[in-house]
Amino acid sequence: MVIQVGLIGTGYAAQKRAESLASDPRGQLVAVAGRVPQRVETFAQSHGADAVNDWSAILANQAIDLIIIATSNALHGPIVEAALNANKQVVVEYPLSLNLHQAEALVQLAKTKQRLLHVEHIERLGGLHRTTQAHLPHIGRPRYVNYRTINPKHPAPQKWSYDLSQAGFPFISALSRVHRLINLLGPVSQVFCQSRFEIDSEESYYSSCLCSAQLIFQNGTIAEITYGKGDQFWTYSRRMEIQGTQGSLIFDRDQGTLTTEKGTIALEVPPRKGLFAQDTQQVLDFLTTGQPLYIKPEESLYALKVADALRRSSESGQPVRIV
Ligand code: NAP
Ligand code: BLA
Repeated sequence: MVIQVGLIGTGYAAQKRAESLASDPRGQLVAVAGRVPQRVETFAQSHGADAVNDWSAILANQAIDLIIIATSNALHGPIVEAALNANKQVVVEYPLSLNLHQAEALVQLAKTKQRLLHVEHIERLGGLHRTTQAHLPHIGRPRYVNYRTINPKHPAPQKWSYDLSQAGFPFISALSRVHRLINLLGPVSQVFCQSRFEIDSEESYYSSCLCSAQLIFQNGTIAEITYGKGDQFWTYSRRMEIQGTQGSLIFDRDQGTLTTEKGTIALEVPPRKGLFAQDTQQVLDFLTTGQPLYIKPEESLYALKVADALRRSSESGQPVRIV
């Protein structure tokens, strides 16, 4: 059985999906949809697939079993809904939807339709997460987390990922940050968030954003997450620190340390590559053998609920309880 796949999007994630399918005989890329005819034509040709200019044509194709949605965030929810209603199996890059209520309805719809709804969270497969999971038991009870990603861009790009209406609130767009901590620390009881956007009134794009959040977990851990990108930053930073009752874990880019009463040891973090391929393989495993995937859509949905609470806190200036 070869699974016939339709791909929506032609960017980085879409390219990785197409490459992954090409190297696995269980899946075949049949058609690709994108907005720009020349771009989608070039992409489709290089992967031996048909090019279409409208994603609804992919859903209408009866020969296609699986839809992979790798386009900009604002389109995810509407396309997932249409794909499930067309009885397709569905893979979507995070976030599932920019609208929490729609996301909840989509998880329900997939159950009713008995279709796969897989929301990719490749950060779970990555070296930072696996190394953290392996060493978390060595630091006792986590008490404090500081997680910061800062990405300076000069000049700031005028692209979808710098546009609130296309990408969504930054912690929704960069849902991996919130989801990673929830997977490590469990459910959240309360959040607070402040954000700043530099935005020219003539444009819909911002040139920089800064989001600074505090999450209180039900287990008592206090986590601070900082996310910044654009032209008001000057030094790249990707750092996660976890202080526990028996030790600490600190990751700075791909260099980690574990400190306990026995001393400090270095931890190597494997590079961030091959993750879309692993995710795609697991989808094909599930569809061909029923082997469970590494994540359930409910986990992504819960992270979205917390990220949406961060958005509301940022808009109201008030802490928000998660109920
Ligand atoms: P990208 O390289 O910037 O590509 C943008 C994608 O969105 C293209 O597929 C593009 O396809 C489509 N698109 C639709 N409307 C657009 C618009 N108005 N402007 C620009 N592009 C538009 O982005 P990406 O990194 O592949 O991200 C795609 C999705 O994957 C996002 O949901 C992102 O959150 C998710 N994701 C990405 C990564 C990663 O490592 N890059 C990791 C995890 C999740 P057409 O122009 O052909 O329509
Ligand atoms: C996540 N990377 C993302 C996301 C976007 C990009 C839009 C989803 C939103 C987010 O979590 O922030 C976009 N990443 C980029 C772009 C570059 C980049 C444009 O590094 C430009 C170089 N993604 C890549 C590349 C790598 C990569 C080249 O495009 C690594 C070699 C990895 N991106 C990567 C991983 C994630 C991610 C592993 C998951 C998020 C995480 O680990 O926290």
